[in-house]
Amino acid sequence: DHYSFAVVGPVNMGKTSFINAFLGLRKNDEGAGKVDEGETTTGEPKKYRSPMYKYLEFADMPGWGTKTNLSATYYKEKKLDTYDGVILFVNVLNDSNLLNVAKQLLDHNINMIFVYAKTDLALIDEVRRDGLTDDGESFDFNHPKLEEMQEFLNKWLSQRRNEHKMGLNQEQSGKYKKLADMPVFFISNGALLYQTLKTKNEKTSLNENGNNEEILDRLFYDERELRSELIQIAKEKLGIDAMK
Ligand SMILES: Nc1nc2c(ncn2[C@@H]2O[C@H](COP(=O)(O)OP(=O)(O)O)[C@@H](O)[C@H]2O)c(=O)[nH]1
Ligand SMILES: [Mg+2]
Repeated sequence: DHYSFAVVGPVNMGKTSFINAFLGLRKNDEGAGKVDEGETTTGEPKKYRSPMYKYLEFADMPGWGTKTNLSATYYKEKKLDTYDGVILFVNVLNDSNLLNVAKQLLDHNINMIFVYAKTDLALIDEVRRDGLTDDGESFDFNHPKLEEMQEFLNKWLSQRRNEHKMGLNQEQSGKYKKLADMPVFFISNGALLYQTLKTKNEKTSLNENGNNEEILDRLFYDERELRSELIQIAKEKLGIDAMK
C-alpha cells in the first residue's frame, strides 16, 4: 500500500534535509528529521511518512563517514533488498562505498536514483572559479539576472549530468555500465542559498524575507523534477487507486 525509498549515502550530504524538504518540514518542526547528526553508520534507519504523500515512505539510512570503508555486507545488513527503491546521495563519483551499493542494487534489480545535493555550493564554487559566462561576460552572482542564471544553470547541469553518465560508463565494465542509465538529479535546498552566501560573507541581492522565491524556484527546479519522478515511480508500481 506504499512505496518505500531508502535514502543512502555519506554523512553530511543533505539526506535528512532532503526528506524534510520533501515532506514540507523545516528542520525545527515537529516530526522533522535531525540534521547535522554526524556519522551514525551503525544506527537504525528512521522512517518517515506524511499525510501529504500517504503512499510514500522514506527510510533515512545512517550515513557513513568519508574515511569509512563500508563492509561488503552493508547492503545485506541494512536490508536494502526490502525497499522498493533506493536514492543514492553522491559525494564523489569514485566513492567505492557508494558504487558497491549501487552494483548490488543492480544485481538485485532494485530501482535506484542518483542524487547530487547541495548543488548551490558546487555552483557557487564553479562561478567563483571562472566567473565568466560562455560568451565571456562576467557573471554577477550578487545581482543575478534571472535569464542569465537560468541559462548558466542549464548549461552547468547538463555538463554535470554528462560527466556523471560518462564517468560511470567509462569506469564500469560489463553489465555495470548500466549504472550510467539510472536517473540522476541535482538538487539543492534552495532556501539555504541565502544562508550559504551569508556565511561566506558575500553581498547578495537575495534577501532573507522573500523576493527570492522566483530565483530559487527557477534555480533549483531539478528538485521538483525529482519529486515528480519519485511520485511517478510509486504510482506505476502501486497503481492510481493507491494515490487517492
Ligand atoms: N548549502 C546547502 N546546505 C545544505 C543543503 N542541504 C543540506 N545542507 C546542510 O548540510 C548539513 C547536513 O545536512 P543533513 O541533512 O544533516 O545531511 P545528512 O547527514 O546527509 O542527513 C546541514 O547543516 C544542512 O543545513 C543544501 O542544499 N545546500
Ligand atoms: Mg541525516
